[in-house]
Amino acid sequence: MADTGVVEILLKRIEAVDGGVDSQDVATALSVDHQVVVGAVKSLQSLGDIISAEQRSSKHWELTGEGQETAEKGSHEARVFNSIPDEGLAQSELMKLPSGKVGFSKAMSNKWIRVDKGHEGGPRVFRMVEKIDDSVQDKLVQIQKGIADEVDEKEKNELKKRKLLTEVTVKSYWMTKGPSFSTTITKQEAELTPEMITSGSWKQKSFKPYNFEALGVALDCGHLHPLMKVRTQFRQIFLEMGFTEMPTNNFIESSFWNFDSLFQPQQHPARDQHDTFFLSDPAISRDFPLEYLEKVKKVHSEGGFGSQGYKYDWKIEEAQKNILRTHTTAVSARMLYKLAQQGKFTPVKYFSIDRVFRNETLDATHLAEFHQIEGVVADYGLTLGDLMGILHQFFTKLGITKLRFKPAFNPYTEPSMEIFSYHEGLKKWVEVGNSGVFRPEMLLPMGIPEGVSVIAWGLSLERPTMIKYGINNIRELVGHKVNLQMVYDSPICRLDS
Ligand code: FB9
Repeated sequence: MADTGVVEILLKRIEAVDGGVDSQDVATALSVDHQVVVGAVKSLQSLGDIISAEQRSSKHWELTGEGQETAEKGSHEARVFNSIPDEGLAQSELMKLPSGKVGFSKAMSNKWIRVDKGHEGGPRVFRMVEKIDDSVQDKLVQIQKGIADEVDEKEKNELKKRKLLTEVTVKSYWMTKGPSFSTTITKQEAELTPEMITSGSWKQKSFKPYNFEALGVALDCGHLHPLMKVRTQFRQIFLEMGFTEMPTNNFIESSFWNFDSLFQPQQHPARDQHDTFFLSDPAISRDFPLEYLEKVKKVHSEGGFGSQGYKYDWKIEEAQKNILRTHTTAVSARMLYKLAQQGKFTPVKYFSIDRVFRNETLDATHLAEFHQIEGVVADYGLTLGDLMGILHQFFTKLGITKLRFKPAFNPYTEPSMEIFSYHEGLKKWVEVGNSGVFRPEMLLPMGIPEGVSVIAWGLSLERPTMIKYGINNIRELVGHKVNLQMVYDSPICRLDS
């Protein structure tokens, strides 16, 4: 409750006048800060319609610090005039005076002083008049006394230009009696206690109305980054669709698992420096399943498994090179190889959501790394229709129902499809991911049985996050320039709405 003394005085003042009372006037009369009166206004407003208070703003003129000094000591030009003795004053001496530079030119334009440039010993300043009328000081004194109206607007603006006067906008409350006006305020209880109930004293009390709009107290605690909130939602979608999360805790990968195992040829442009980050130490991996590696080498260089291959001299040195993985599909490859090695094949549904790295041109929506979301389904006889069906099911859970598929190319899937969704806001189709059926040249060397097909799709975590949280520049979402308050304030994520 605000200062009850101020509240009572306020109510008595409002009762005493028929028109209204201004909060600034009350603050001046009580010699208290205006915010004290505002606190009393807010307190009364929280009790119901005791008073009506509407915010208004008024303007008034105030002297600046320099203005107050001028009102006290006279204008700079007057001080220059008064500093010149009958025998005159060397101009060089005059300019050293505190008001010299500012006052000299003004005193000259007022024709209060003159300069004798031919004087021996250098230019000398003399008075031109016996006495002066320091109107600047007079006007400021008038304004200081509260009779600003006698100074016309043009003169006030002139003084404002000289930074002697400033126009202050003051916000205040105009208060009048409300429908439930009373000068006696019964203190409203903020809570109903067991004592009140048992004693029955609640019957004589009035209670503060519940404020259902009140927000919870902001807890001083940790906060999840929006990317992590969205990742959790995507993880939930995959889990409820029966998918199992893949272990993706290796950002560093060999070129073998990232490219060769996916039947991506060693001369593919994506495998060179301008698209991929290569490690210098450790520069290479050596630990590969040799029998499998030989099959991969053969399918690249000679073909096999029904494929003519790429017919180039496949080199292990290229496959050994360590890189920052460019896609989580490298993990999918490891998982599918492991699945094939378990002997009896069992259908699986895998997913992953983790960081991948590409040495690409940066722009407002692309950095050298992003989080890839990937879904993989392996079973007998899966077709493109199954892929389209599972994509519809997956994206429907994101609130995306209108999908279109466009033929595309990936080195490791055939056929491949880009996935598009109709964006109601932008009124256009936007790309929301990529997908395809892993090639036999990838699956058969692993030992995945004939007849088993593996469908997969991918998208990024950043794009949906930026859309959901209304972020246009990726640097506002990730990186050293991120405003942590955005992280603290970011609301929970609901992907389906
Ligand atoms: O995420 C993308 N767009 C997107 C996704 C969701 C979304 O949600 C809306 C709120 C509801 C909005 C937009 N894209 C893929 C499309 C574009 O953003 C594209 O410009 C950027 N792409 C990334 C790669 O760019 C270097 C997004 C990223 C991407 C692309 C392809 C894959 C994964 C991520 C893949 C794959 C794949 C294919 C076949 C088999 C296995 C994996």
